[in-house]
Amino acid sequence: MIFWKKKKPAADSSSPEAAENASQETQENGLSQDQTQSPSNGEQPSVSKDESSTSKVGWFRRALQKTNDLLRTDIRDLWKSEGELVDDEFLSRLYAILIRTDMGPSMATKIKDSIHDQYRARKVHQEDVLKVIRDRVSESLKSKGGSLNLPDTKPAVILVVGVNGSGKTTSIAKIAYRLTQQGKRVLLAAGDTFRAAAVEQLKIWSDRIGCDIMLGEQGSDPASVAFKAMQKAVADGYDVCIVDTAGRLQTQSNLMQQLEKIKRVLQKQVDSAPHEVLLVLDATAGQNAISQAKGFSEAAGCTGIVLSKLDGTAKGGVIIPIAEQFGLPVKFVGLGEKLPDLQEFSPDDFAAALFS
Ligand SMILES: Nc1nc2c(ncn2[C@@H]2O[C@H](COP(=O)(O)OP(=O)(O)OP(=O)(O)O)[C@@H](O)[C@H]2O)c(=O)[nH]1
Ligand SMILES: [Mg+2]
Repeated sequence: MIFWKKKKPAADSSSPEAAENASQETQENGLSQDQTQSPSNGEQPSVSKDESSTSKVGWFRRALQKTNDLLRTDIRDLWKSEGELVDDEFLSRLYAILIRTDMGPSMATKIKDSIHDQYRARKVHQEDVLKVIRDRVSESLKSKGGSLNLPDTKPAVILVVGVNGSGKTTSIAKIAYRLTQQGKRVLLAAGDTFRAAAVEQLKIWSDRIGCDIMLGEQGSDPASVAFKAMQKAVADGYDVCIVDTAGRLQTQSNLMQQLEKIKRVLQKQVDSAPHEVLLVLDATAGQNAISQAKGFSEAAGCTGIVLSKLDGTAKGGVIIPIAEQFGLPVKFVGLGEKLPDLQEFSPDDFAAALFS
């Protein structure tokens, strides 16, 4: 077991590309462009760090660009002239467009019915329809958002779980970055000792953020990494400890039991831990994969959702059935591969951005 003390972000030499790009530091937060970028690949993410300071709606709008483009083109095509008659054909074409965003039949039906009730046999303008969609979506998502629920006492403990490749490690890095920016001392626990290079991936992130990390040997017991991390977090007064875990399926009972063990170990140090069990879902996974994760969420006792990769899909409406099916607050959405590409989920801003 190795404890890794933070390095100054600018002195990051943990990866050749980081060293190469160290000179590109920005004034804003001391992180170079490379340091805010994913260590897992070199692709340019679609939401840049420079955009992080702009408004939340603007941010969501960029992240949802693919969904928005699809919707705007399709919805515009419904109008042959300025006002269009609301008849059965109009309503069924509108319904089909809404379904293509993955918002699910229940939401699409609610919207269709509202348009029917308000405008049946009358001419309707595009803006009126967009307004109904926006209002229905924000109404249905109201109270489905939520910020991290962390105690005042130290350390607050966040356990992050999900299926393979859903975006757990990247989301942890983004959350740690966000908390660090708020002045919190964060300790990461590299609890994915299963996948080769998983520990290294989190270590690179910790170097870039400038936070500390408890490393585990590949193949070692993840619960022991969690235990050591918690010991350190308690002894050294860290504000937050975030525990990474290997990807798993609900059907892998040995791995689900392992999660239970990690939780027990966390509780040995702090009775009330973990304070958040965040389930990371990949927005590009499609509704089926996501509804399969519902069983996972229940088995793992999740307290909130992080919806990652929303920037990578034209089906951004998927957040609606997720918020409905899981009965859990959506705490964050991931909108890119870099550290600032995470936002607290805001139903109104989301609805405004999706149907603008
Ligand atoms: N575009 C985009 N890519 C993302 C986002 N979040 C994660 N990724 C990418 O998704 C891939 C998988 O992310 P990881 O964080 O390694 O996923 P994981 O769940 O930890 O994966 P395992 O540990 O293998 O189970 C990486 O290439 C990330 O850069 C996001 O919000 N947007
Ligand atoms: Mg991972």
